[in-house]
Amino acid sequence: MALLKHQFCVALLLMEFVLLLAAAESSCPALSGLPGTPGHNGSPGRDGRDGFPGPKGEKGDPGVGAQGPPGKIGPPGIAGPKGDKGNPGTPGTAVPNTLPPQLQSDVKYLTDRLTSVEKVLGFRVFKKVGQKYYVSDGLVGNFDEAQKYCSDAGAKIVLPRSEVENKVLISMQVALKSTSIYIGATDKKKEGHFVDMKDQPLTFTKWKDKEPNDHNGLEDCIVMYKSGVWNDINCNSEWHVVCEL
Ligand code: MFB
Ligand code: CA
Ligand code: CA
Repeated sequence: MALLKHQFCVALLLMEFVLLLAAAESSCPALSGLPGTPGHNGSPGRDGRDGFPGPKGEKGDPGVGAQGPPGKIGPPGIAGPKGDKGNPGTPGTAVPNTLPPQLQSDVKYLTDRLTSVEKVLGFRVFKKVGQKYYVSDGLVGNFDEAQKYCSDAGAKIVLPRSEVENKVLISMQVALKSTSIYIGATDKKKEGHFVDMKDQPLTFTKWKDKEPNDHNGLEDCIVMYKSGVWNDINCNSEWHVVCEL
C-alpha cells in the first residue's frame, strides 16, 4: 500500500510539472530554442521596378562611317550683272574660193547664223520668231537708251512685221513681267508718218483705238502694251527694251 501511495505521489508531481511547464510556456515569453539547421534558399524574387535614368553619358567619338553621297544640286543662282562688252572676235576664216560658189554661200550663211545664235545666248530672255530672235535682259530706258543698247549688242530695237511676230512679242512681255515695250519706229522726221530705223514705211501696225494721236504734240515713239496694241508716246518716257537679231 505504501508503494501505491508513492507511485500516486510521483504521478501527481509529474502532472504538476507538466502543468507548471505549460503555464510557464503560455505566460512567459517563449524561450528560444536552439537554432535550427538553415533552410534552403527561397525562389528568386520578382524583378524590381526600373531605376531612375542615370546621368547623361559623355559625348561619343565622331563617327567613322564613310562620307555620305554628295547632296542634291542647289537651285541655279540669280543671274549676275551683265559683263563688259567682249573684245572683237577673231576674223572668220576666209572661205577658200576654191569651193563651188553655192557651197561658199552656204558656209557664209551658216557662219552668220552661228554668230547670231552665240549673241542670243548672251541674253536672259530670248524667243525665236522665224529667222529672227527677240532678245532682252529686262533693261528699262528711254528710246535713245533702247536704240544704243540694241546697237551695242549688234542688234536693233524690235519691230514686229506681222500678227505672228506681234504675238511672240506679247509673250516676251509675260517673261519680262513688263507692261510696255518700245517698238523700233518713229514719226520724228515727219509727223504722222511712222518709219522703221532705216526710214522705211511700216508694212504692219497694230494701233490702239484712236491712236496714234501725238498727245500734246509730244509723241513720236511707239510702245506695245501687254494686250499687243500699239500707242504713240513721248520718246523720253522709259519702257522695257527688247532687241531683234
Ligand atoms: C492718251 C495716249 C497718250 C498717253 C495718255 C496718258 O490716250 O494717247 O499716249 O498715254 O493717254 C488718251
Ligand atoms: Ca508724233
Ligand atoms: Ca498716243
